[in-house]
Formats: sequence, C-alpha cells, structure tokens
Amino acid sequence: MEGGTTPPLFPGEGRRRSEIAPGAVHVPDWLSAEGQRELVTACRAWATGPVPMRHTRLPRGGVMSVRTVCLGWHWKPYAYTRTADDVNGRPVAPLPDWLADLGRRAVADAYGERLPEVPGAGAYAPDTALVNFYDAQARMGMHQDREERSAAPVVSLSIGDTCVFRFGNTETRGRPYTDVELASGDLFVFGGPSRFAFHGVPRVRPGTGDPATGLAGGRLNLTLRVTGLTD
Ligand SMILES: O=C(O)CCC(=O)C(=O)O
Repeated sequence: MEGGTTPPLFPGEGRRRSEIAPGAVHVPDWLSAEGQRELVTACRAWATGPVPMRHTRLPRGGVMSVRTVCLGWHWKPYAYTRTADDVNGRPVAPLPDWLADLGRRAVADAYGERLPEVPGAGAYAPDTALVNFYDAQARMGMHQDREERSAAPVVSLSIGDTCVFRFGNTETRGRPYTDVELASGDLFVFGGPSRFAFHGVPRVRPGTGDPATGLAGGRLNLTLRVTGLTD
C-alpha cells in the first residue's frame, strides 16, 4: 500500500480530527452544509471573472489538469502578482473579508490552545486564496507552497468529491508521506514545522460528492495563504 494510511475497519472510523504531522491538522466535517453551499455559489461567481478560472500553464510548456482562479493576489508559476498577466492582464478579484474571517476561525479551531505557538497563526490574516476545481481526471503533483514570504499557516477547505491528499515532508517529494482522504466540508491546516511540506492530490474519487452542495460533480478546494507581500 502507498503512503501511511490504514483503511478504516468500520464506516466512519478514521473520520476523526487528527494531526498528520507536527502542525498539520485535519478536521473532518468542519464546514456546515450551508457553508459549503455558500462557498460553491461564491466560487461560481469568481470562476467567471474578472479573471476566468483557467488551466495554469507551466514554464516548461505543461498545463495543469486542475483549473484555478485566484483572489487577492494572482499566482502563476512561481510568483504572485496583482494582475493575471498569463490570462487576461486584469486585476484579480479581491479576497473578501468574510473569507479571511473564515480562515481565521479555521486556524483557531485547528490549533486551539496551541495557537500562540504557531508562527503567524495568532492574528491570521490571509491575503490570497487559490480556488481549484478538479474534474475526475485532475491531479496535483507534489509541491511546496513557497512563493509566500510568510511562514503563516495554509488553510485548505474541500467541497464535493473526496480526494486523496498526500502530505509529505519538507525535504523531498517522496516518502515519507501520509495519504489522507479529504471529503466535502473537511478542513486541513498546515503550519509550524509542516508549513513547507510537500503535498499533492494523486486522485479524486468521482461520484462521492453530494449534489446538495451545488456541485454536480468534481471537487473544489480553496487554499488561503498569507503572501507577506506588499504592493
Ligand atoms: O487541492 C488540494 O487539496 C491542494 C491544493 C494545493 O496544494 C494548492 O493549491 O497548492
């Protein structure tokens, strides 16, 4: 078997809050059903513009299978800018205060009493979000989120189809890593010693999402980050 997960013996087992690595916390079912629906509605609007959701082009000519739209700052490999120069040159939509507040609550819930010990967690103020959409074939290779000039945690919210989220180490793309099933409504926060760990999405499990979220298929993921950049 790949990675470090053990299949649950009984349904529901394994869907408990867990610390996958120091500072990397998985909180299943963190978003309410209504919260998921609201995020799906918001993502639909962001996907249309001012910068449309697109497959990101990589410097060597490859194209990512995931589709992405950014808020606050535009990410393209491997930098943040205020305008989407690789798409239509327009400024990206702002990151709304309510989404930054959601990120702050997420970090507080993930770390609880340990919040003051985690760099950048105490007054968490994300200034960018990447909204990723995965169809059944989409994947994301192992990578680090390291264009930020801040060690503040990354907040990841998942809606729709379950995926396998691979969470590794800070040294290499390979083992050791742990495979975690991220289902609709799940929160994953990585900060502290895990902030610059390699991670990726080797597969999505089509048909596992609930259409009541407003997503007929596929998986939405939002990652909130602190860029540490100023204009
Ligand atoms: O979709 C996910 O869960 C991970 C997304 C991610 O790693 C990224 O946007 O950098």
